[in-house]
Amino acid sequence: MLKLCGFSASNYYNVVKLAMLEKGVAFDEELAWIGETDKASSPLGKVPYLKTGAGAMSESTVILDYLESAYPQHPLVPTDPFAAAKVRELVRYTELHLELVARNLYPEAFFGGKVSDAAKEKIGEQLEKNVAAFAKLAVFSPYLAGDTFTLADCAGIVHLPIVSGATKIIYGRDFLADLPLRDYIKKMGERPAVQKVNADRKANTEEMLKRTKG
Ligand SMILES: N[C@@H](CCC(=O)N[C@@H](CS)C(=O)NCC(=O)O)C(=O)O
Repeated sequence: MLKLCGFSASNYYNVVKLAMLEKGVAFDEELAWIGETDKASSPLGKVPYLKTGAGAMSESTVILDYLESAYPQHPLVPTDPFAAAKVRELVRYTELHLELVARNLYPEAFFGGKVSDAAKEKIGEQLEKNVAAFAKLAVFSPYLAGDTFTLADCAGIVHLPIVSGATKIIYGRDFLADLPLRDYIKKMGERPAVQKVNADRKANTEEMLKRTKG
């Protein structure tokens, strides 16, 4: 049985968890907080990592690709090579150009820390540019890549609200306001897999906050 390791408050963990639930792949979850991960499975100590019968692997997009090839049922990447590339392009933009840039704001936005004004200015400029580029690629009709639910949605449903929330808190303005994000997230929230990921995230976030306080 596959074991997805990490914790449900983690957005990268949730992208993979959502893909596994949507695909109907059977798996167990193994709770591993930061600092308590299995370094043999994830040498950088990051979550998620996946334990399989053949061994373990880390890095969410690597895991997603593995799942697509090992479990072709309910595909989340189109068979047409060009359409598949467009889905992966959206996943990359969402993670690398939006989430990873916005992540620099999280210490102040979500964890009571402080980000310098100089850093905020630089991050803001970068995000502005990257959001405009992402807006050119994202289709939202009704799914991120078009008429089919794909890996782009797994990444988008999890990461985009966090990027939007972080910019609202730090800059007093939602950098994703021009995208139809609210309607999209509402529609995606009708999916049982999305509901499960969100419910688990809320419960695990409370646990995480208790741990850091206690
Ligand atoms: N590139 C990694 C990013 C994963 C990641 O940054 N996970 C966070 C939790 S959301 C983490 O493990 N942070 C701890 C660390 O970076 O040491 C992936 O796609 O899996």
